[in-house]
Amino acid sequence: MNDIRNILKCYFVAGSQDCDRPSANRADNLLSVLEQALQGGITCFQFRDKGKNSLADFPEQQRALAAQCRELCRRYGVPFFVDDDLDLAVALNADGIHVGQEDISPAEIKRKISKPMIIGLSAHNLQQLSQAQAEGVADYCGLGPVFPTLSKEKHQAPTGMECIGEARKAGITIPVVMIGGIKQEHIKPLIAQGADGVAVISAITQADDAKQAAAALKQAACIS
Ligand code: TZP
Ligand code: MG
Repeated sequence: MNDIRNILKCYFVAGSQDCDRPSANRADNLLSVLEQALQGGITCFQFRDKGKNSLADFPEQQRALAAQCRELCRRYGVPFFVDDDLDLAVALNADGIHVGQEDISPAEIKRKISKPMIIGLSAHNLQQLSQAQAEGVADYCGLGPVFPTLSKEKHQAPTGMECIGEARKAGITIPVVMIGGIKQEHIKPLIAQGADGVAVISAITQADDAKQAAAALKQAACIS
């Protein structure tokens, strides 16, 4: 289970902005959805609290929420990742950090950390995958968005479903998790082409039953 390819199978990403169900507040909603997703069997969680309706303007609340998510993941024995924020990742003793092409680089992260941390890097095309592989610092790449998505502001052009197959044929061997507009029916073909797993926001946060949605995604990712 500690193998990175297993960790990537059913990767849940979320922040308070993604949890707008009409109940107490977004932070409590995130905790509730996360616990259901953990019960459904997600294989890792990334705290990504950013943009409109997030707690970005309330750093103390954001940190407290991240710490609660971290604790919840620990209780279920599921790896906890932080998006972008290395200080937060270190403070919470996160299992991993995920960064974009414009963020702190994997090499810089490696220089700054004193304990091992899984490093994920977003890639949007074959060239960025090749570069990440050649550098040999990132432990995995997140490739996408596969489809247009409402969950990320100003996202890159969609890669489409075939991108991962083409990358594997071109000699990309780095672990890859696909992201962006992914629903259950996309999982089998993505994994058949060489994806190690799928990362989702709305397929879980917008589901009527987050536990059941997570369980169905996990099952599709594991039997493919
Ligand atoms: N990075 C690329 S697409 C995306 C991120 C964070 C959002 C994915 O969300 P959804 O709802 O699963 O399309
Ligand atoms: Mg980023």
